[in-house]
Order: sequence, then C-alpha cells, then structure tokens
Amino acid sequence: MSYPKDLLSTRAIIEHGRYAIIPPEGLVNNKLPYFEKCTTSIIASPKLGASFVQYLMNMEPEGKTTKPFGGNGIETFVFVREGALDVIVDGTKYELSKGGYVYCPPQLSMLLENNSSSSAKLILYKQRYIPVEGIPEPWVVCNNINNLEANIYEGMEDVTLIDLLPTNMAFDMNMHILTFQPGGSHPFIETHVQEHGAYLLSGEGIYNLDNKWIPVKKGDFIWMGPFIQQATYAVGHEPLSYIYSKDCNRDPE
Ligand code: UGY
Ligand code: MN
Repeated sequence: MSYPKDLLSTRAIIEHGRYAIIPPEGLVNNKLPYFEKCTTSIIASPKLGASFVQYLMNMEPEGKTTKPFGGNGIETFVFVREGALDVIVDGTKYELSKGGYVYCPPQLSMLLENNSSSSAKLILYKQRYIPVEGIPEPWVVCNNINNLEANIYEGMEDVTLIDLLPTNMAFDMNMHILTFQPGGSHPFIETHVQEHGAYLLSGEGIYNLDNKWIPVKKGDFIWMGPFIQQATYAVGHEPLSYIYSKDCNRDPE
C-alpha cells in the first residue's frame, strides 16, 4: 500500500504572527454553534496572529444562522463566492447572488439564510470596530462586485483594483479585489502596517511574502500580518484575482 499523495507534502505555510498560506487541500471542516447546515473552515483568527476572524463557509439549502452574527462592537462582512444567500440586517432582507456582499456595521448584526436549492459558498469576516470620537459610525453596505468600477492600480495597465466599501473615515476597514492579467505584477514590494486576509478567486501566481517567492493559486488563502513584505506577479492563462481585507483610516495606539 502506498501513502495517499496528499500525505507526503503540503503547500501550507504557517508563520505565526507573520504570515500564512492555507491551501484548500488541507482545509478541515468544523461545525459552529448557531450555524445550521453549514460547514466552516476558520482560516484566520487571533490564534494565528490576525486581529480578525475569517471563515470559508459552505451553507446547504435551508442552512441558516439561528443567532445574529456580529453586533456589540463587532463589524461583519459576507461575500458570496457561489450560489445565493439572503442576509437580514435590522429587518431588511438583502438577496445576494454570486459576487454579492453585505457589510454590517458594529451596532447591528446579520442573519444569514440559504433559501435556494443549491449550496452557497461564502467568505465570512468579523473584527472589532475602532470608534473615533467625532467620526460617525459606518452604515450597512450591500452591492455586487459586477456593479463596481475597476480602476487601474498604481499606473499598472494590466492590474485593476475594486473597492467594495466606501473610503469614508467612518469605516476602519475595506475589502478590495485586485486582478492581475497574466504577466501583471505589483509595481513594488510593499511593506505596511495593515494586515490582509486574501482569498484567491482565480488564476495563479508567485507571491512574495517575507521576501520569499512562493507559488499560489485559486482557492488559496493568504494571511499577511503587519509589516510583512508582499507583492505578486501573475502567471498562467487566466487572471489572478483575489478579494482581500485591509484595515484603514485609524491612527495606531
Ligand atoms: O492594498 C494593498 O495593500 C495591496 N496592494 N496589497 C497586496 O495586494 N498584497
Ligand atoms: Mn498590501
């Protein structure tokens, strides 16, 4: 008998407090309280060194939350990778299809329901909101990435950036989608205080993390901790695209 192929090696790299690459083939499913008919992989949490929690979730038909997610100072975000999802915030129902998302501010919470006949694949995110005296609280945002404008990124013609949330000071985080045509790259290797939780939606590339070039591809999750060097270039035949979080608009204490 030979060893299963996936037992011999893993592409996962975990550098606690610094950065991590978590490929889909190593993900383990968990059940969470108050999430019915859902399987969840927790891909970032304070145990890794992240200041936020991020999940990949599969919600079966009739799956739902039985207790509101977020609130009491915790802001939340959900993005539909596949399928459809109803999100209820403050009595309003938002009907999302693929590419749809809802940001829920820290004073409110969200209920999730899959009322469709197929499974919904979701990215879920939560973090503690940082209020600032004199700056108003953020508000509910619902949209679909297909409605948003993609702008040229840092003068690089084959790279585009989409902002999913307002750039207003009320928001202490944003979600973005960066898309690199094959051969496209960052203009330089970044070093910055902000963290990212990045999920690769398509394509493949070579990612520089902590000054090491590492192959990555669709389905990988990358956590980039504060001040970790980072940049990518896309290879292959389809665009390399990822959705990523970024903290912003706050003066560190
Ligand atoms: O917004 C960013 O900092 C982004 N350019 N970082 C990254 O793609 N690793
Ligand atoms: Mn960055």
